[in-house]
Amino acid sequence: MDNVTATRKEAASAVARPAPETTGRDAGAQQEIDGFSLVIEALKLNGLDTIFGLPGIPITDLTRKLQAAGMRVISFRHEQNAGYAASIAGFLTQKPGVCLTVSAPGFLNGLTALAHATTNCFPMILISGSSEREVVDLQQGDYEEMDQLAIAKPLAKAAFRVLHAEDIGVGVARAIRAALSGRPGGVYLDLPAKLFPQTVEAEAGRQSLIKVVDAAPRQIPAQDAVKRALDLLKSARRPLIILGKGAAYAQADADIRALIEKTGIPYLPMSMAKGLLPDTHEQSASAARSYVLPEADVVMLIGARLNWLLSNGKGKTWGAKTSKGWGGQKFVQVDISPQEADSNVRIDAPVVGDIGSCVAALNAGIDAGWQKPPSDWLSAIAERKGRNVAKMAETLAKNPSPMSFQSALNVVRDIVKANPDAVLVNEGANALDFTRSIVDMYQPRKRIDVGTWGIMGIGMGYSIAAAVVTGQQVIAVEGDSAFGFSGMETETICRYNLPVCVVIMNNNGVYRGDEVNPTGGRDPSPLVFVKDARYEKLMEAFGGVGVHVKTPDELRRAMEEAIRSKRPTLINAVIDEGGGTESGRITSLNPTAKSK
Ligand code: ADP
Ligand code: TPW
Ligand code: MG
Repeated sequence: MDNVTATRKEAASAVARPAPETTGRDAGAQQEIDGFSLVIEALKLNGLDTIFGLPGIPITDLTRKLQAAGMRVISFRHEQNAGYAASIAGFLTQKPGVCLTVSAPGFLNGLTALAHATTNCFPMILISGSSEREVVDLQQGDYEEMDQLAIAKPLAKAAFRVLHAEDIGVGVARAIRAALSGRPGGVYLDLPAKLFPQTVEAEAGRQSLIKVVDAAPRQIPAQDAVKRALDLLKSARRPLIILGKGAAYAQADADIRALIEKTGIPYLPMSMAKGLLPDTHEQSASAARSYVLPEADVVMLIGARLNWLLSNGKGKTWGAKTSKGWGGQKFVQVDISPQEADSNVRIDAPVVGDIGSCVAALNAGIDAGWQKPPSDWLSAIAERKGRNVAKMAETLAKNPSPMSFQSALNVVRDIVKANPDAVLVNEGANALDFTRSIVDMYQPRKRIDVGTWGIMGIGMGYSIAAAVVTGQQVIAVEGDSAFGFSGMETETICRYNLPVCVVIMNNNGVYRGDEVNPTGGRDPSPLVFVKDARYEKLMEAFGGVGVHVKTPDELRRAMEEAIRSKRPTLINAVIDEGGGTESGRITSLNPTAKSK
């Protein structure tokens, strides 16, 4: 694009902007209201008060006016990070997170996050400005020309375009309902440039806005489905409950805890369900995961899919003799999606409904006569747990130099224990896997990470959103590679002065930092980075605090100070470059060449 044309276009849109008094609340019946104001009022009317985005044609004025209207507008350095921020804001708040981008390239930058939201079942709305329909559809070469609606459709739960100002209310309402109802997901809302300066008569315009009533209606499970599930659980000798991030999203924390405690059934939290009950809960089977999955005879999934993260419910993880075989378990699956059951293995008792209603119905069916699971099952788990925890404690107590993942994360573990309100963001491979298993969580929705795709790049976007929507301290434990995907947002963290403490587990590379170019040539291995990179200077560049640490004591002091001061802080923790394994704990998914 050429900058002069771009500037002219912005000037033109500024001219078309109606005088402020015509958009004000007190405007008389003769007054007009424009598309900008209708979009803003439609969002406000529905309680959407925070926008994550990046300005430019045709949404520059929209970002200004959103702020002028009292909304929080968090402006990012790259749309993908704004998108991830919106997606996790949706997860944390049960309101669709809104991401606002410019046309074609900005839209595409945001699209990864929209697809991520859909994949992870997070409610999000990506609003993108778009170019002139008539020109786009004839492919005549408009500024940032692209048929965005068509491209978004397969990646979104739903996609809508609004062409007329009087339809903005309906467009926003449909986007909200689509994002929140049933299984949540990402929704695309296409707002062409021409829509914004369009005006309609003010009173009629405001009348056209819709305040969505009951956007995520309760879905009560059928009584016979609940009974079937309870009967199956009662018949179990070795029952297990698996909590997924759908259970965390549902905000039915007290009922879920009651179900676990009333039944006495051991449970495993998936990564983002950690903390729904404190990880130190005696019924947690996390430390005996590889024992309980193959041994359980009845497994109840609550808001967790039997996807790759659970080895698709089959194979050796589940005690089968072959890699695709069935382990013999019977499954109960509690999920809002009626299509989820049987996706991988037979589900003997699907319970379809929202988790709050389903868990309440299950609880209602558990009477005083409920038998706790057989004690040999519970004691076998307790014994494994005890052994594994003792083994882990031994590793954590070691103090090697350079630091190991474990000796560094032992510090993070203590800091999170002392600050259970803090939100922990986590990405990387080894940096992810070690953190997940070492750092206990104590409260629901405090751990947010790479999710269903194992995606790198969510780090700073998630950190910013978590700080903005929860107001709590954020601790982001980042692989050095993972951090690089969103590192420039350290500026955003400093600009908004957010209480984010980034800890980089710096092992000089992807998985490890000790690989070499097998040819002996000058290019480094594709898996390594500049040795001893000083990432902390990035935070210093924008006025935040940077600390370079080589020992657990230094790390502890730096984290304590970050949390005390609440200042944007980046701690560059030097980790043994040979301490990781390829792909972390999912090495088995990595195809490798027969001859190296
Ligand atoms: P994890 O990765 O933690 O195993 P998944 O993302 O695989 O979790 O599964 C989340 C599941 O939760 C999805 O199948 C989704 O349909 C379901 N879900 C999300 N929100 C709700 C809700 N409010 N009630 C019931 N099920 C829900
Ligand atoms: C969007 C592939 C998985 S994990 C990882 C990559 C590049 C980085 C691992 O190195 P890091 O962690 O972060 O330094 P550590 O502790 O093991 O050294 N692109 C995307 N997503 C994924 N998952 C990848 C690439 C990958
Ligand atoms: Mg690394």
